[in-house]
Amino acid sequence: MFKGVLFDLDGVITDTAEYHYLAWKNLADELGITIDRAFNEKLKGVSREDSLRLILTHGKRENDFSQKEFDQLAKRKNDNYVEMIQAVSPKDVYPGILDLLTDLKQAGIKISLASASKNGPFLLKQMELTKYFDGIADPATIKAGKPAPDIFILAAEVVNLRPEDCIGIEDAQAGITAIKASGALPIGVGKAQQLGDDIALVTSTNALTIDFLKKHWQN
Ligand code: B16
Ligand code: MG
Repeated sequence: MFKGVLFDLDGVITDTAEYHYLAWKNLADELGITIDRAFNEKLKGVSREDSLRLILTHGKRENDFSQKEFDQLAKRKNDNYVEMIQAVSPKDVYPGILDLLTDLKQAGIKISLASASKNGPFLLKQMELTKYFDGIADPATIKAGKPAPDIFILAAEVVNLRPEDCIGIEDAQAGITAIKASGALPIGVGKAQQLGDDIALVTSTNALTIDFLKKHWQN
């Protein structure tokens, strides 16, 4: 049996992708760069700094800013985003997630957060989910973000497990690649077009039951 589940946050536990998109769009507009929802797909699971780099490159403005200015732009986006997520509450937890967390806890399976977001702990608090988590991997301490495996390896480590004994749940392509590279078993929330047809997929978090996880582990 698996001993731990490593959860991505945005897109798995709740939908903050729209807020990220709106905050990036506000910043991009100010810089005269056009981004749309299709472009935003590329930013899912990608760190704040890497997202800004992708946006600047997309607008051919990657050489226009000093490091200090770059940091200020990233901060401006985050301040705007943090303002938006003050409204996040337990109502925003995706369907089935609370039941899954409850069942995992009862079964003695460790629960760990593997989110690229530095706002992860705040979001868990807003959704009243902090008490379910045995560990949180701090994205500020890792060398490379998703698709590198670091955050999933750390998420297993903080609950004293090897990734090989864990299931990782992700909604982003970069995240699935990261889970595979870490040695954990991936489950994707989304479609094969984005996440590939070689892993277990659910189209709704409602399907993420402990029985589904067990069945998938046995296969
Ligand atoms: P922050 P996840 C990721 O969260 C988001 O999907 C991505 O859009 C965001 O840029 C990244 O966190 C960093 O977030 O700016 O709050 O530190 O999907 O890995 O839970
Ligand atoms: Mg995600």
